[in-house]
Formats: sequence, C-alpha cells, structure tokens
Amino acid sequence: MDGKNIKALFTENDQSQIFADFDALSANEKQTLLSDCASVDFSWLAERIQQFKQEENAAVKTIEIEPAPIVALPKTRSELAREKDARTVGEEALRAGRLAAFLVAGGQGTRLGFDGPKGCYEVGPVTDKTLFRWHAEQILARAKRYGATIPWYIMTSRANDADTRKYFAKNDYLGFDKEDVMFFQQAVVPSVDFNGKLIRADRGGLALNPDGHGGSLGALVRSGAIADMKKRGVDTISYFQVDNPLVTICDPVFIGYHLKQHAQMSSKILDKSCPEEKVGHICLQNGKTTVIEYSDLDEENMHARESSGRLKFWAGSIAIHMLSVDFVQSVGGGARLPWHLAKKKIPYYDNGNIVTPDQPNGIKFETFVFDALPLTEASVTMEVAREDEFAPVKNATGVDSAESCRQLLSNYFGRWLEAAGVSVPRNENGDVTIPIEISPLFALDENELKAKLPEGFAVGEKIVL
Ligand code: UD2
Repeated sequence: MDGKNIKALFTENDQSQIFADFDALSANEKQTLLSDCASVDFSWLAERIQQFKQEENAAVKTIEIEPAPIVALPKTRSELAREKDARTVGEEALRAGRLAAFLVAGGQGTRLGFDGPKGCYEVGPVTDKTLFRWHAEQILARAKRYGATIPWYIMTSRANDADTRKYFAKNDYLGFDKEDVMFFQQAVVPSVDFNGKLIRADRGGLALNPDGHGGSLGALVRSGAIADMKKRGVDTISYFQVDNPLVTICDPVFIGYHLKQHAQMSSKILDKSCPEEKVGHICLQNGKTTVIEYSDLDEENMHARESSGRLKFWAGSIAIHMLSVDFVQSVGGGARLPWHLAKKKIPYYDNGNIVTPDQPNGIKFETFVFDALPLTEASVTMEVAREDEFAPVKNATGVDSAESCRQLLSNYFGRWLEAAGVSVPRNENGDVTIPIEISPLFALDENELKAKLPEGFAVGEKIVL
C-alpha cells in the first residue's frame, strides 16, 4: 500500500491525528511511520476498542472456579517413588534428545528501569553473571549430563532483538554452538489512548507493544522454530521466563510427569506467600485447567480459605511450563489467544517532544501463554518449593529485585554446601551472610556439588565455584 492509501485508510478510520505533522517529517521518518501504519489491522483494533468499552462497563463478579488437582511436593514413600519414576522417564527423554529450551525474552522490562534486554541484567551474587548466562550455563550443563544437545530458542521483540543478538555474538553464544541457538521476534500490536486513538511514539513511529508471551506460540510456528525442532527429533519444550535464574530448565521430574500423563501443556506452581502475591492462580474453570492472573481474580476467591485455614487458591503459577511440540503447532498455527487489556503509562510524541506520562494514559493489548491451558486435553500441575525455583528480578529495588534475587541464590547454594557438610554463616532470619555463587557448569545440583567439593573446603568471605 502506498503512503496516500495508508493516509486515506487512517482518515476513514478516524485516526488522521497520526498524520497531523506528516509534511514536516524527514523522508526516513515518513517511511518508518508509514511502515508502522501499514501494519495496523483496523478490524482487530475495532474489536479491541469494543472489548475495552465492554470491560469498563462490566460489573465485578465472583469468578466460578475450583482448585485444580496438583502433584504436591513428595512426602510419603509412594509419592517419593512416583517422583523417582517421573525422573527416570524425564532422563530418558533428555538422553534421547527430545527436549528444547525455550526462553521468552520479548518483554519491555519497564519496572526494572534497565536500558537493554533484561537478560543482560547482572545478578551473580559474586560475579557479574547475567540472567542470559545463568540460563545458558544450566542448559549446557544439563545437555552434557545427558550426552545430548538441547537447542535453545529465544523469543525477542522489536525493541530488544538487535541488542540480544549482539550480546550473544559478542559473548561467543555463551558457550553454545551458534547453530543451536535460534532467535526470533514476536509480533507487535498498536497501543491506543482511552478514546481509542492510536498514539505516536516518536516522529517516525507508532506506539506499538509486543503482543504478550501468548504471541510466542504463533511466533514459534511462523519463525520455523517448530519445524527446526521436528527436524531435530525434539517433541517437548521447556518454557521459561528471562527473569528467574533459579528456574530448573528441562527439569527431568517435570518432563517425566508431563510425558507420563501425555499432557500437551503443564505448569509448575508454588504455595503463594500471601493472597495478593503477584502470580497467576491455577484452578479449574468449566472443568478445564486455567490460570487466572492475579489482577483478574476477584477478592472473594483471592481470600477464600479451606476449613484448615489454608488459602483455597494457594497454587501460584510461576510461568514455568512444559509444552508438546504438536500442541504448539496446532495452537500457534491457529487463532490467537484471548486479548488482555492493561491501562499503562505510554510515552508519546507531542509537538517535538517525547512525553512520559506519570499516570496511565492508554491501553496495551497482550495475549498470555497460559490461556492455552484450557485448550489442552491433559495437563499436569506440579508443585515446587519456592526456595528451589523462584528468585525473579522484576523491580529495581525491594521485593523481587536484583538484591533479593542475589540473596535467594546465596541461600540456595548455601543449602547445597550445608548438605555437603560445610558450615555456612547465617543471620537470625536464616539468610546466608556471605555471597555464594555456584555455576551450573561446576555443579547442577546438591549431589554433584557433594561429589566435586574438595576435601577440607573452607568458607571465606565469599564463595565462587
Ligand atoms: C508473570 C505472570 C505471573 C507470574 C509471574 C512469575 C503474566 C501475565 N503473569 O508476571 O502470573 O507467573 O510472571 O514471575 O505472565 N514477555 C515476552 N513478551 C511479551 C511480554 C512478556 O517475551 O510481550 C516475557 C518477558 O520477557 C518475561 C516474561 O514474559 O520473560 C514475563 O513477563 P512479565 O514480566 O510481564 O510478567 P509478570 O512478571 O507480570
């Protein structure tokens, strides 16, 4: 479509404000703005604006949900035997090269206030190890343990794709063979103001945002990643987020439960720390496994308790999934997942300036990967211990910050050392008081550490292994 037609289309759809200063733009700015404008799907946009109006006027009501069945942390002998069995199945799949690691790293990371891909954020308790490197070392160590290749697929977005690729190239692909790491971009969709008007992000562009991690299913298919997996004999995908260095990628136990159940998509959950914790809620809705995001759960369900006093919806989703390749192909190749609307502060271009609002001024549209769960025929929900699996970096300070993440990592490795008979200093809260960092390439778990730890290992002011 040429510029004239695009402008006419925008006028027809009551969006001519985007072209108010068009004549004053440089040739390059005109071209990039027109290219953004050409990507706008007006029938999609009309549906979203309609959805916004409906949601604004909808009365708040209690959602009809029930707790979901959960594979709880094993305690009894039979539960431990079941876990061992699952581990065996998972390990066989790993040895057979059936697994891929899949990282969603297309988010904007606005809360962290870090200028760059979030994966480049440094979170080593002792060294400057980045989130990307933690993940890379773990995948490489697990692949080595099982004598197989685990290819790594990384979803980026328009804003961070080039920087992500540059970081990997500059750092020798973090130890991977170049052909075993594949990057692809997720799609973007336009944001609008509260009147449904498209927004200019700068002189030469529209305000566009990544289409949410739900967009990963379509992007896996469109990019050829699924085809590449099939060529390699991969049939199971270990899905994880960039912000959590404690995630167990390609966890044999989780793989085992998922495969034994012939599940299409499975999830790890933990016991929520409080009713308001910012994690999704795994539950059953109309008999189907579903995640209701914390921001969408009504007060009644959020605070409901069992007669034992335990939260009825205690199971918090930490966005760690196992997916079957065939399931991704069928969902990702078909219709998109439902759209979620969020009121956000969207920087906008105004009269030569980029204005950063201090109040929400518009709506971003996103899809969530967990909305694929109700489409499954079988799904496993597995409980994990918070201290073993969850140390997210979301905020610049306080809860879920780099500082809290480093402490949780030191505590985690401190427990491994203690299990190996080393005495580790702790304060009255139980926190380890020295920074401890153990590379997955040195030890992938407690048992490997025990086997490798030199005799008479002494604790100093910090530990790096
Ligand atoms: C997510 C979950 C929440 C809980 C929590 C655990 C959602 C909506 N909520 O909350 O239930 O499990 O994580 O830490 O997911 N991303 C993309 N493209 C996008 C948007 C996000 O790749 O368009 C990636 C992003 O880079 C990150 C992950 O998805 O790796 C999570 O994104 P987030 O930080 O927006 O999710 P959060 O923390 O609100």
